[in-house]
Amino acid sequence: MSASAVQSAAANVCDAVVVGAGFAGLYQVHRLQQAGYRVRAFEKGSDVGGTWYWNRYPGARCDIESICYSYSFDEALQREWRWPQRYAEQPDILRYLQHVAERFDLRQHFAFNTAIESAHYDETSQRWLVRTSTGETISTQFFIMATGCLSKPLEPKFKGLESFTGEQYQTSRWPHAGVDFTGKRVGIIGTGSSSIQSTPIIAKQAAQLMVFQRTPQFAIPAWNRELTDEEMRTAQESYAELRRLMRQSEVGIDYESPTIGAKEADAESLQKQLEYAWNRGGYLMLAAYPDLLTDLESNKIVSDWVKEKIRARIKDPEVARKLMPEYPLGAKRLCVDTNYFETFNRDNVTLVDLRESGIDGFTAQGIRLENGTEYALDAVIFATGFDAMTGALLSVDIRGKGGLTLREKWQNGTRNYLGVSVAGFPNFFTITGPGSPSVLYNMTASIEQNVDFVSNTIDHLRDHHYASIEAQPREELAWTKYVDWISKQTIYTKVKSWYNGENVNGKPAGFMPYAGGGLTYFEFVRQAVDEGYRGFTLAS
Ligand code: NA7
Repeated sequence: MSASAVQSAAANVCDAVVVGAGFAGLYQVHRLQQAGYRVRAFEKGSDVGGTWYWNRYPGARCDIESICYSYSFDEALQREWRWPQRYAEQPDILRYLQHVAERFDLRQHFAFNTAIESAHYDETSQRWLVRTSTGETISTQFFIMATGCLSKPLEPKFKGLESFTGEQYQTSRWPHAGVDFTGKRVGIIGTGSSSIQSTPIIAKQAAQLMVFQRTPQFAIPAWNRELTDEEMRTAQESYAELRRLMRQSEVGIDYESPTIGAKEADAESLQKQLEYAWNRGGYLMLAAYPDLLTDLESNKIVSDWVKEKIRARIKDPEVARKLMPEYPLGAKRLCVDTNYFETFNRDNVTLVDLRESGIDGFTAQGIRLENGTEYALDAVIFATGFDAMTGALLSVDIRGKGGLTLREKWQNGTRNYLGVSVAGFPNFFTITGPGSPSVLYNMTASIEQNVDFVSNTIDHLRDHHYASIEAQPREELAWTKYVDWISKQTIYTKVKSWYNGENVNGKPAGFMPYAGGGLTYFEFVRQAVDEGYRGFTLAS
């Protein structure tokens, strides 16, 4: 064998394959590299960033305050990074992840522009054979999907789309060079977070903007602003305490809420507390009272109050009526906005309510509704969402013991143990998979917790000379039932949403994230580990 052939054969055998170069993949690679494992990592995009690499639409920013939306694993990193704004915008978060990749020398492990096509478990060698889009096959002991929860966009499927002669964009695949809509008639389909963030900015540029709304959404003002040097310095100096407080909350951010529910509060204290929560802004509105996500009566009190606030932002009462959400606050992912509702006061913005008449399809010139109304467009933007939580996992042909595919295993709904491990799929881990708090928790913090669990588990196997670990079917079933049961104690299951998989035709419905809160989840994981990996089978 030539020297280069030996080298490439060695590269094709490793301890761990990590898929994805977002927050999860970067930290996972860092942990494995630090512990001395041979790691290969793959990313479809041309560089690091994950969600923040792809979602470059105007106005894209995090909906958790920047100071909390960052890694906690390295004190020096925390102290040196300066967030310019209260809610960081996409370019700043991308810069942060690029900085992390450089600081910890992570790019060396990644092959970019490379997708993973399949991963098959070989029971004889107890190894995974992973095939890439570039034709490589890698043999690895551990296979880790760090592919994110909202990373597989839904492909726009509209009658006649191929005949449309205007420009087409998708918020989740935005051109890196940006888009200039000056003088154009633009249509945006969808009113989720991506649309709510981009609509106000595009409206200022385009000649006309038509917003095609199927479901009106709740959005709470972000009250975004520059962070002062003083605020940033205070945060940098007190990160240890801030992280401790974040870990005490069920959602991984630092907030205080009253001990009583909204329905128990008297009128005066209710008004005071809701104004306080509104002025705190954004996602923290849900922390106004502790029972908003579990008690429909309390939720209605707050939902109605928020609707009045929204109504006051819109001049035309008829437009306001159409923009009014009809589901409990927070049951669909709460959006955080800057001037979204005010944008509908502009003369160049039209709200098209698809509940009155749905989209029939596209013509060469634009969109035609079922009632025959036509909207001429120079460009259309699809802000139509993702195949959430499972989309990226199931787009890889993953096969465990006996050749069972993950798709077959999950054909009636997701099933795993603690959101990270699947029975019949040894040494396969998902970071923030279904069954973990993931999107109901501060994503960066839930990623760190999952990565720490996976990394510590791999160390445990190495130190105790085990070849593999996998969830036990009985524990997996119990966890899956528990995740389902706990979701039914909340308001999340009262509405169709991507949390439930109901935004994707043919996807088995079922609430995917663990809704019991971070504190209990972390305790479940800690207890399982402390009791010698209870619920897992460790094999030599
Ligand atoms: P979302 O929140 O899933 O929003 C997608 C939007 O697109 C939502 O308003 C959908 O309406 C709408 N949609 C989807 N398909 C259609 C069709 N065919 N016709 C009309 N309207 C449609 O995705 P985002 O990208 O905005 O946000 C995802 C997450 O990223 C967000 O929650 C934050 O966590 C960050 P629907 O509500 O299904 O009626």
